Amino acid sequence: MRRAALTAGLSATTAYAASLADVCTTSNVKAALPASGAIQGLTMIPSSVTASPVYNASSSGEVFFPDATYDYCGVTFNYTHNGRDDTVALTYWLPAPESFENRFLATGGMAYMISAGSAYLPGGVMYGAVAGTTDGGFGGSLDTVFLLANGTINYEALYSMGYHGIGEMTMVGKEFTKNFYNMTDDNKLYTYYQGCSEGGRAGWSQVQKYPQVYDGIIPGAPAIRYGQQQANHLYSNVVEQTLGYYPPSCELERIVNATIDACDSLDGKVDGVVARTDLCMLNFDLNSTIGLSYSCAASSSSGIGLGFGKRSDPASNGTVSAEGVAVASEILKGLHDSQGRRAYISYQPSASFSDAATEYNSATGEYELDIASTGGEWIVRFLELIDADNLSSLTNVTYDVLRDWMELGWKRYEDVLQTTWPDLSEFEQAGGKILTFHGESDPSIPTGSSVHFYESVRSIMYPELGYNASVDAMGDWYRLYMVPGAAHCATNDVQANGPFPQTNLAVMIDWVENGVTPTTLNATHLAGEWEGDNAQLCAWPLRPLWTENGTQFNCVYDQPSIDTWNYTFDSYKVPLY
Ligand SMILES: *[C@@H]1O[C@H](CO)[C@@H](O)[C@H](O)[C@H]1NC(C)=O
Ligand SMILES: *[C@@H]1O[C@H](CO)[C@@H](O)[C@H](O)[C@H]1NC(C)=O
Ligand SMILES: *[C@@H]1O[C@H](CO)[C@@H](O)[C@H](O)[C@H]1NC(C)=O
Ligand SMILES: *[C@@H]1O[C@H](CO)[C@@H](O)[C@H](O)[C@H]1NC(C)=O
Ligand SMILES: *[C@@H]1O[C@H](CO)[C@@H](O)[C@H](O)[C@H]1NC(C)=O
Ligand SMILES: *[C@@H]1O[C@H](CO)[C@@H](O)[C@H](O)[C@H]1NC(C)=O
Ligand SMILES: *[C@@H]1O[C@H](CO)[C@@H](O)[C@H](O)[C@H]1NC(C)=O
Ligand SMILES: *[C@@H]1O[C@H](CO)[C@@H](O)[C@H](O)[C@H]1NC(C)=O
Ligand SMILES: *[C@@H]1O[C@H](CO)[C@@H](O)[C@H](O)[C@H]1NC(C)=O
Ligand SMILES: *[C@@H]1O[C@H](CO)[C@@H](O)[C@H](O)[C@H]1NC(C)=O
Ligand SMILES: *[C@@H]1O[C@H](CO)[C@@H](O)[C@H](O)[C@H]1NC(C)=O
Ligand SMILES: *[C@@H]1O[C@H](CO)[C@@H](O)[C@H](O)[C@H]1NC(C)=O
Ligand SMILES: [Ca+2]
Repeated sequence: MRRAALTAGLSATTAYAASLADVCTTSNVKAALPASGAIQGLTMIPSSVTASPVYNASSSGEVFFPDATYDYCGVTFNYTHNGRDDTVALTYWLPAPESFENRFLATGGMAYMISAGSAYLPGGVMYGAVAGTTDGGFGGSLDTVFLLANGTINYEALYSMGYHGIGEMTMVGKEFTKNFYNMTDDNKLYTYYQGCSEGGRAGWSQVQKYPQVYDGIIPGAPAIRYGQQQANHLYSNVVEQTLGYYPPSCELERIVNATIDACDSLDGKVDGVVARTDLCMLNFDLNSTIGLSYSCAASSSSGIGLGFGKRSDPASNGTVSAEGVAVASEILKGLHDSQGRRAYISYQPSASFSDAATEYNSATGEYELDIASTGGEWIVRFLELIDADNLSSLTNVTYDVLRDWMELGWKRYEDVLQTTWPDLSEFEQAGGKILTFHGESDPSIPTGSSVHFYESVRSIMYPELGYNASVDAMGDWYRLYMVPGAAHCATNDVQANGPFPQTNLAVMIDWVENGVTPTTLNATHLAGEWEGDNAQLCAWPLRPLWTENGTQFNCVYDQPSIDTWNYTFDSYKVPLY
């Protein structure tokens, strides 16, 4: 019925008699490119256009969108920045004319990449949206092009990655879409963004830098507060070095398993999922794991999704040591400087200790330091400006050095990668919506990072309102959901019964286009005992709690739990948003 209504609305200008084959041609795409001057500073390159129709394409087993079959027109073309002899390569997938629903979806990348290639484009096409991605003008992978030489930053690539690459892809894409489908000025083109990790950070960059361009943004587990976030990958290694103990992977894995076992029931449902890591933090004593026996088979890949066994570990067994627990406890505390002041946040109990992975030395039979590569590359390349992808040692790297690295990255990249501008008034006033989510057992970007940004925005934007009133006001346009048991932008093999929010774009469309506020977030069990079943996720600051022996689901307000997510970054003199 909705389809018919939409078509009727458009029929004043188009009957959409055209088929995919009719419109998916190079000449038609060339004719639809944004005109000269339509997007300030950019000129399209018509000679670069490619267009090809694809039929009966399908996706299955994805976490960010459901299974679907669809046709699309695959288009690529390039543009250049006026006054700079560069080339930026764009890719758009356009739904068949009869399936187009006046929507555009921008997508982002991961790690140091601005794009996930075409991986996320189906998530738009299946909802009648033109979906786009960009190489940012630097080939897509920032780290490899970041230095033009030792000491010389490639600022164009940096700023493209930071925000303008995706911003331009969206502005060009919107103009192109309107032309391609012959939309009139009366037809609204609903514009969305979806991405996770770096793609989540990029989503926040669009909220902050392009507040008028989007109707809805879905930043998943965002890598914001970049200066802290990237250096934080080294914190676990610095803990090991400081305490002088390098735990075998198997020992840390045992501690994680014991944590899950002990904290599972605190949420009221015994399902192997720790939906309340805050109650775990308040009630579980890691020291109780000392003496538990562990045993792991030899592995070149552990195969259980914990991020361990990347290198070949021999079979190992033993008992959890006081030293191992001390390392785990210190990691979970988060970085504090030598005066005990907080400098950053850590992962929640039940998250795997991926950053802490050690390397087995077969010559000595000992486990040794294995510098977490994302963190190491950040220090060498982005802080020391040396063209290498690894840090060779952590000699003399103390908690204070790590804190100083965090502050240096924050200051140097404050306006481009930090991505924590907390006044989102312009976006809110333009009617934009934000649906953000974060795995509660994320081992790569601390879950508390998303909570802290929510709190920064709340306190900056609603200083005159009390807590509950400001949460209510914010809920009209910005909502945060934690995903029980989930890992980093992914489900979690060791908490396989947890749900995952797979239909976020559908939920966002309903919110933006139909005014349906997602009181709870729609999710699905993608594996485990209840595979295929629906689940709902609570909106922060409400927390999940099952009653009636795990049969009744509630979202409750629990002050002591909420307080565990409240951080005071007193190691810095400037507020850390
Ligand atoms: C478009 O840009 C990409 C990336 O720079 C380049 O590889 C390609 O050759 C360009 N296409 C044309 C036709 O210029
Ligand atoms: C797509 O699949 C449908 C149903 O299986 C089939 O009828 C149709 O011919 C296919 N189209 C193309 C272009 O392959
Ligand atoms: C960049 O600096 C590193 C560290 O000083 C040095 O090893 C490397 O040779 C330098 N590279 C070039 C191309 O000068
Ligand atoms: C847009 O209009 C042009 C010119 O009338 C036509 O050739 C084309 O098929 C139309 N496109 C769509 C998607 O209907
Ligand atoms: C941890 O639990 C997983 C199953 O969830 C199991 O495969 C693995 O062997 C356990 N590891 C240890 C060290 O107990
Ligand atoms: C755990 O054990 C360590 C070392 O004995 C001790 O310092 C720490 O206070 C204990 N933690 C708790 C919560 O008892
Ligand atoms: C524990 O490891 C030792 C050698 O390191 C081995 O002899 C023993 O069989 C292992 N025990 C178990 C239960 O795996
Ligand atoms: C470290 O970086 C250098 C420079 O890029 C490279 O030659 C070397 O292979 C890297 N080492 C490792 C262990 O990746
Ligand atoms: C580490 O610090 C010690 C003491 O200040 C100094 O002697 C040594 O040279 C430093 N090592 C490195 C690799 O910087
Ligand atoms: C909610 O998720 C269920 C599967 O769990 C799905 O069938 C339904 O379409 C989703 N609702 C929305 C609004 O996407
Ligand atoms: C609670 O639920 C579990 C799992 O469904 C079941 O095994 C157990 O018997 C129930 N306990 C009570 C008291 O009903
Ligand atoms: C967080 O803690 C600080 C310091 O204890 C307190 O002033 C503030 O009110 C707390 N914030 C919230 C939202 O509870
Ligand atoms: Ca549970």
